[in-house]
Amino acid sequence: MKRVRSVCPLDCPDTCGLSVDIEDGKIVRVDGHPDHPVTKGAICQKVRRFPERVYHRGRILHPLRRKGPKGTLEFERISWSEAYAEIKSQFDNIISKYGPEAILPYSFYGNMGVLNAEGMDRRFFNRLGASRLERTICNSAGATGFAYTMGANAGIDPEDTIHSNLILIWGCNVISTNMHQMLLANEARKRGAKIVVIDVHRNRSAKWADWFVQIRPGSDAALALGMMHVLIRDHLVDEAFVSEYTVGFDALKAQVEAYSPERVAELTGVSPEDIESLAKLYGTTTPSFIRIGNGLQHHDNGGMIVRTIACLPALTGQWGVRGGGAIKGNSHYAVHNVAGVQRPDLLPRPLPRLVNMNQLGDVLQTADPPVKALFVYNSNPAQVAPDQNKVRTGLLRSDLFTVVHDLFPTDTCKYADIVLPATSHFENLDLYKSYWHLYLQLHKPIIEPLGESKSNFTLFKELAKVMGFTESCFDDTEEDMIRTALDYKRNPYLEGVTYEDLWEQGWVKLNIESAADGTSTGIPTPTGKKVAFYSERMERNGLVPVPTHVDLQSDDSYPLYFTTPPNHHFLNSTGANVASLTAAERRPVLQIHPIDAACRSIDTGQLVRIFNDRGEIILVAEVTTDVQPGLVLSQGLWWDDDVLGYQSVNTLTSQRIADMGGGATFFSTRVEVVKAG
Ligand SMILES: Nc1nc2c(c(=O)[nH]1)N[C@H]1C(S)=C(S)[C@@H](COP(=O)(O)OP(=O)(O)OC[C@H]3O[C@@H](n4cnc5c(=O)[nH]c(N)nc54)[C@H](O)[C@@H]3O)O[C@H]1N2
Ligand SMILES: Nc1nc2c(c(=O)[nH]1)N[C@H]1C(S)=C(S)[C@@H](COP(=O)(O)OP(=O)(O)OC[C@H]3O[C@@H](n4cnc5c(=O)[nH]c(N)nc54)[C@H](O)[C@@H]3O)O[C@H]1N2
Ligand code: SF4
Ligand SMILES: [Mo]
Repeated sequence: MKRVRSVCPLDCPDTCGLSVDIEDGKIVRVDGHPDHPVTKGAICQKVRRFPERVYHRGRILHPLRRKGPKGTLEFERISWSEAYAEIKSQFDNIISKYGPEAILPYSFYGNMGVLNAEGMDRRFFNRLGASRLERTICNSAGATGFAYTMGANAGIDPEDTIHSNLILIWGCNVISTNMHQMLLANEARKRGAKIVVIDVHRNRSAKWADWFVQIRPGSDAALALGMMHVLIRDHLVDEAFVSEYTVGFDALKAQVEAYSPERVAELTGVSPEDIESLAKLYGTTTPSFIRIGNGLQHHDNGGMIVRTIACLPALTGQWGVRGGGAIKGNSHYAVHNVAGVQRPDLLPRPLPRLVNMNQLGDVLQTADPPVKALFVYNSNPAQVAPDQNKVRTGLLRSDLFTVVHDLFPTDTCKYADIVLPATSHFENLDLYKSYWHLYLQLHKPIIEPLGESKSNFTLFKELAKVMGFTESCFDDTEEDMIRTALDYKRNPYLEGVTYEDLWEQGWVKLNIESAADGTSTGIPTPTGKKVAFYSERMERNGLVPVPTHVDLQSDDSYPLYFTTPPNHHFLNSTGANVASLTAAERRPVLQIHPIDAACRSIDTGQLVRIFNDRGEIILVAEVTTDVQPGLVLSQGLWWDDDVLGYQSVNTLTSQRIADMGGGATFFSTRVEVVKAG
């Protein structure tokens, strides 16, 4: 038996260091690496179960070609060379008739490794001249909003949050989605810190918090404006900080006039007394820290919500105090040499069209030139993309050639012409960054590839050769690409981070202390920039330049909001085929408030039909005061086999895009619920 180091590859802020036991070449146990400076040996159940996932009997082990109709899982085994030949012949044919833009890659972060998520694949599709995918399904509205206020996607070092005296967890279910932020907050709590959760429902984190503030969906900007109203009215503003490090205070002051606690109470459902107390607590506690989640930005107005909340720490001068400030995301610190890795110079001119991944359903049916080939990897769009009926109608098109590269026969594979077996990350060399903590990690392969599976890196490298691409970048090894990624003088935080140190030590902290503009006690705005209460950049882009509340769009007349956040044991739809994890979640349910249930004669345990103009789904009702009246909620992205009627939550969500960054609006959905017949 040997014990080796690994990294968690999932799309989770924590990017844990792992310690893995291997016996006879097989993984027998996965645990947290006790020496990892942030994750310190603690990991979640999802990843503890990785042995079950890696050796799952459903794992795809060789290439497959569709035998039955689309929508079924009837395949026959083929060789890699047959699969490559088929892809080449289809691509050549499509390119000659419609041009390369008729080919669309569809990927996200099923594996977060730099090489396997956004490395050789990008080179391949750039060189091919395929349509360019805007990868906006996750955090782009909020990231854009945060950057309008702060200049970059940079917050504080999470390790400093043990020094916070007040922690606001805002639209973020940390216990499930960022467990080490919860553990760090517990450290702070032992020293006397208070924890407040602001959410639309009493999630796991709300039950752990000292104070749960329940808010109406999409109204968080109003709450932040109400808090700023009180802070300015009661002189709880740090005037020295505001005058030195911000622009537009007068415009902000004028704007918040209109957001009295009484008016904000009407917009948010939070009482005027609670708004006053929250503002005063925030204005009188230092250091105070805000963890801004992704939940509150999956709305029509998600960008503006985050842009507005991001003004709070500057107003009370929390940046620059150890443990004070905010984190929305920290990807700014770990920016690598993206151009060197992805090679946008290989793109044809004029540049191929951009396709927003949230609109896959429409794109598959109405794009011009049409999408004739879809190449899916690191993603499961049949489950995760909004407006599922449209997505699946598109995927069923007989004239669409679809390739899916995955470890498992996902619901997307049902629509594939060719299915390719992917390695798990345990089988690959890769570089991992976190979008929360500040360590880079190198992952060495710790087991042999299972069956005939290939990594994304190898797949696209080989496919480039098959397509006849002769550029030398397609000869690069994994090590070459990692060295290229790290070679980026423009990012001072990468200074001194070397391949050799990563290889030896497994992880290396970004060089954060020596950077002029972002030390852990500094203000994370790019040098020379100020925190923008008034944003000229927003004005130029046609947006309201001051923080403001905007009502959610109501595209239909359905009475209930429908929120579908992640559950505890799956990672998006990853893990929803692992028996111990589905058993832990039991089954997908619809949470509904007693008031809404009573007027529909719905009891716990009954089947309910949830519907809107986009379709309908069936779930089991759970009547509970954990949700507020007017809102129904279902957690987790389940696979077809586990939902009655084989229709899951994204049947009801919309392809509408958010106010900023082309973001998704999953949680602005409206529905009606009735007892199922
Ligand atoms: N266990 C687990 N962990 C995960 C994931 C997973 O699927 N499962 N997914 C990973 C990924 S890709 C991401 S992006 C993150 C997401 O993790 P988070 O950033 O925590 O975001 P969500 O869990 O989507 O939503 C957080 C909370 O926001 C609430 N919410 C919804 N609308 C509003 C609103 O208008 N205002 C407020 N205040 N709250 C609202 C939801 O009810 C939910 O409780 O988690 C990552 N980690
Ligand atoms: N209703 C609703 N919808 C949502 C959300 C929500 O909260 N509610 N959350 C949204 C968010 S925040 C996100 S980030 C997206 C996530 O959407 P996706 O990124 O599509 O997430 P997953 O469902 O985890 O699918 C990842 C797939 O990649 C595969 N995979 C893993 N490693 C590899 C690899 O190395 N190579 C290849 N080829 N495949 C691999 C996995 O097996 C899995 O099938 O979903 C979004 N959809
Ligand atoms: S999913 Fe998140 S918490 Fe779980 S092991 Fe991976 S990084 Fe850590
Ligand atoms: Mo996400």
